[in-house]
Amino acid sequence: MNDPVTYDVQDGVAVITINNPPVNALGPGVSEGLQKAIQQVNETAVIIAAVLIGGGKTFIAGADIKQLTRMASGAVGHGPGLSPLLTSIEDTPKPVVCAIHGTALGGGLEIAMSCHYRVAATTAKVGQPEVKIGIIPGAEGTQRLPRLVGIAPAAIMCATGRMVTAQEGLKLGVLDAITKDDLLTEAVRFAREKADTGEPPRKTRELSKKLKLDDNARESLAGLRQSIAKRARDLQAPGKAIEAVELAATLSFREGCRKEAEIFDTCLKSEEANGLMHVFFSERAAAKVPDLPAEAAPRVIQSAAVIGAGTMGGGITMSYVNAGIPVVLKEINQAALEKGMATIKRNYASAVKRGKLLEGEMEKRLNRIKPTTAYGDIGEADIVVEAVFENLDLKKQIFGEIDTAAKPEAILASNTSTLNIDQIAAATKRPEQVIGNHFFSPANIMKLLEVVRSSKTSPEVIATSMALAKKLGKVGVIVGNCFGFVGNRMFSPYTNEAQFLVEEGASVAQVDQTLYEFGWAMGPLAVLDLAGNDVGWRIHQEVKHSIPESNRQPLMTDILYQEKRWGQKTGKGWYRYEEGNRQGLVDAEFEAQIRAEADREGIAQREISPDEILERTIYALINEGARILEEGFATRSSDIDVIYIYGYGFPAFRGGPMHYGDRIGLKKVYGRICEFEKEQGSWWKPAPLLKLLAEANQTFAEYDRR
Ligand code: 3H9
Repeated sequence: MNDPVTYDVQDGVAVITINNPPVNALGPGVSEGLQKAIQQVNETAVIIAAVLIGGGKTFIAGADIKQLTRMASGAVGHGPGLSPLLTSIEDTPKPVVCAIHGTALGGGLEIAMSCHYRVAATTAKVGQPEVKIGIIPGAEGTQRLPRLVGIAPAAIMCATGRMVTAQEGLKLGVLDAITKDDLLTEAVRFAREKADTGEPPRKTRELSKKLKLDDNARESLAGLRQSIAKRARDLQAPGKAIEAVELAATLSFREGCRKEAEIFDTCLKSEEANGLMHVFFSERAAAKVPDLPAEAAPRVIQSAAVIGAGTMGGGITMSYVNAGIPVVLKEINQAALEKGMATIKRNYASAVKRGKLLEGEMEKRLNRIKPTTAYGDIGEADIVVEAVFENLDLKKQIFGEIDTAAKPEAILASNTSTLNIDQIAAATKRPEQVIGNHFFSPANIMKLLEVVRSSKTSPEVIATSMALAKKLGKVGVIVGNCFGFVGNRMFSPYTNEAQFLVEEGASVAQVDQTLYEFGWAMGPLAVLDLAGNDVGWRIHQEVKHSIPESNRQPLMTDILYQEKRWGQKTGKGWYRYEEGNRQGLVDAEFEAQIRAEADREGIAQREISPDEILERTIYALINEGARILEEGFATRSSDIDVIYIYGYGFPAFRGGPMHYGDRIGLKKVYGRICEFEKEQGSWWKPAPLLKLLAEANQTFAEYDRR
């Protein structure tokens, strides 16, 4: 194994290089190697200064998150942490310059701040992203950063986790110089210059000028707290990060670091850190498709065509042009095309108005769209994405037409959310080039892309879709071709239970509120109103023949459809809506109708507890997830977690439904499901895999590692 830290000399300056691929995380051996190198700098008289630099594509991406998870579980102890190393670097009497390229994140930036000066490449970025994994900076970052940039900017960086560019970093004061030239040469030159002054090097921990907490800073912090309460309502780490940074204004450096360590420790042991670290690794695992042969290289996609300019087609078009890929947008007639384009323009204009997009950028993106009503215009596209109405016969017909119009090597993707990709592919002469690319609404915003492989999809086409997902800024997850794939197949038992609970006596608002408080972005019944109860009804028509007689079906499906209670779009559904307002209001009339229907069916009414609401809905998800996993339609339980977090708004801090099941304990989940089967009926039959794991006292995570 190569040394994770190497020591060279250039022009009288020690060059200490960290080599711990892929991202130079502070894994085993790195801080020990750095400590040794700093000692060598101190002990070698001819060395006048030192430069710390990362080997490979980046500086240090932070502490090794795998190690942090082991620390959180108690599997390994904390040890002394990075503090002794940081003090050694800072106390070096010779100037130590940190040379940053790629990213300096978390513990990486904390090491950089213990150096006396920082020089960065103009393309570099720095940040304290710890809140994104549920913790706060734990190596004195909350105390050194405010000394360099001021209390409010430091609090913003630590509480949002946002990376700042080299240019911003220079302005803020976290960087001392940026360069377009060779970074190491510049850093060595900078270090020599500092050594030549003969002045003692600047210690960050001794700076105090920027630590004043004046009225402006207080106002910024109040604004920050407010925005966090809105955007991250269930998370504790962002608030804790602000608290730690604020302490820098009142406590000594050492005392501040001691408090930071206490807060770090509390955060590290939280459900939030456990869930978010699981999401971090799950997202990266999802990018790997285990059975793809190494030679299946992704193709380069330079142009696309989207068939259908409705809500989904418009959002997909925006995703592509946002990523710089031009799109031919095809509709059946001019009126539909103009309507679709008007929506896209309205969406961009609203982003410009909210300051999220520059006007010139909006123009560039719009110019990448070529609207058309002619199939002849799609002939050059490298990929054609179909986004028409969810109807198998229609999709088959359209795929026949696309097959004729598209160039032979083009990939044909369907945005179907439920239908059989094999049957769609059979309508073409190139089934190996057909794949499902299931976007989630609004497609330009939601991060999930379910990549649905059929029995014939070629490895190269799968690899291309996975790479494309990344290019579009999405998380691609490979899934198999079953009805509803992974996400919608699980969503059905989940929303069914929500409806059954209402039929048994819970109110619509009670069910939604309980799940909202659990952390979901929206309750299930509000989601049904958003998606459209007409859409739900149509999907139900496609599947109802295959549902066993003994399975309970929601009572209100037909009524919602027949009474045009289609949700937000018709102003009424599970809730009622006032003109121009998406907030659902309690509809007493509809609730009475539900009670009457339940009475007619002989369903006894009773008090329903929040615990029962949670167990019945979430365990229904877990049970179906286990079945999908066992049947091989999902590769890993962690893929299911990624799908639910990025596609359905499951609370990320709980790690996803399957990880949540692991935390609760599969024995308990299985036990409750067995009780539900007895009390409720056969649709609660436990998935065999769940039974197996519960009885073996194992977790889904262990099953993933099998
Ligand atoms: C911290 O520093 C706490 C301190 O305050 C206090 C400590 C006492 N650890 O994302 P990619 C792996 S907390 C372990 O695909 P990119 C990743 O799993 C940390 N592994 O690449 C993947 O492995 P694999 C604060 C890590 O180019 C591979 O590297 N830092 C870590 O798209 C490539 O990753 C962060 O939160 C890590 N820290 O993006 C930064 N980082 O190939 C987290 C990456 O086996 N990292 N890996 O799947 C990132 O944001 C991105 O990885 C980065 C590169 C921007 C660096």
